[in-house]
Amino acid sequence: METIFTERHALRNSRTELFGGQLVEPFERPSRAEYIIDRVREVALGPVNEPDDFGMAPITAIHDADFIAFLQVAWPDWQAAGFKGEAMPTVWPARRMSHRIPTDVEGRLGYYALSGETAISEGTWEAAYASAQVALTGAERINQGARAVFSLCRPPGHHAAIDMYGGYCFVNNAAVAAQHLLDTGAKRIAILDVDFHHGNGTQDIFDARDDVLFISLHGDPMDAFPHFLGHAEETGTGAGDGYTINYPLPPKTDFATWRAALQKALAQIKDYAPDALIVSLGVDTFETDPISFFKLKSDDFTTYGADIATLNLPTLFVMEGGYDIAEIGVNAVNVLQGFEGAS
Ligand code: 7XA
Ligand code: ZN
Repeated sequence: METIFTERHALRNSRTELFGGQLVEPFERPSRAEYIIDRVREVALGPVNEPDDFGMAPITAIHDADFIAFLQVAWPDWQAAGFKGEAMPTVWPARRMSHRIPTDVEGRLGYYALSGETAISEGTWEAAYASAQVALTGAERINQGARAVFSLCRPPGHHAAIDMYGGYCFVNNAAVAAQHLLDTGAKRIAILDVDFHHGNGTQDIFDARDDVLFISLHGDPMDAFPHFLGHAEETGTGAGDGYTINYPLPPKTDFATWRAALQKALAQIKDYAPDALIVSLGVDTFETDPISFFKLKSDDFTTYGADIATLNLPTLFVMEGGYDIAEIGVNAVNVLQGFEGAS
């Protein structure tokens, strides 16, 4: 399996995350991608290639143009305002308040942020742009006939909504890739999100559409980030009704329970008969992930990679979360090897 990867991910190297009332070193850090690419090479998964540049148009095909313009100027504007730390929101357009977009950078941060842990810092936009190109290049390989491709995206994307960033995500890489496939001939795309966290951004983007089936297995939002989306009763709106499917799962969910939900998801994807499958691949379902509460073991990742392969669809794996960094390479690549072993 080919991997698409760029060292430009390391431009995203924020020093601070707001966690438990403290500013800590971010869980989402450059070494995550380094451990994964090292494992890809160690097991000789396949060639590793740089992304092509598809420009801004595929990004603004998914995201609000003003939101993307904001991401590009947020850091310079924050610095120009004279702040000493990294850019973090402290105020939001909460219930019964105005949703007019402020001029002041602190106001704009709150307007475009869905959560407060994720700092914007030097290089954040450049890395987010490069990450989207990694996903787009993977999608293009699928167009060219690849059975499966691994887009080693960093920063991740599935929390990024039409006009909101947060949860370590800025541009929704999986959504951008899905739209590219649709714009270049596909009629239907399925996105299977196996990250521990609900892919609220992907759901938001495709909520009212029937050309993308979005299915997510995740920690119940009553107990887990992003807390305000991902309930089972959210099934899509308008033409999209029935094309969003959520499997919220409780604390301590083990592989047997998780896999039962996966099997239902795979049957639903099969019924939808998409032209291609995109897997939002987060491995923060691992038993010792520091910010999650599922109990999957390393071998389970191999098993479910093989399960996904039974769909027999062109499949693009897009990297999302995973924070047990010492094991992230093994767990992510286990999914890919499980898939290949069963293909
Ligand atoms: O898939 N999403 C992630 O892995 C990031 C979740 C961010 C959680 C922050 C909670 N303090
Ligand atoms: Zn996650």
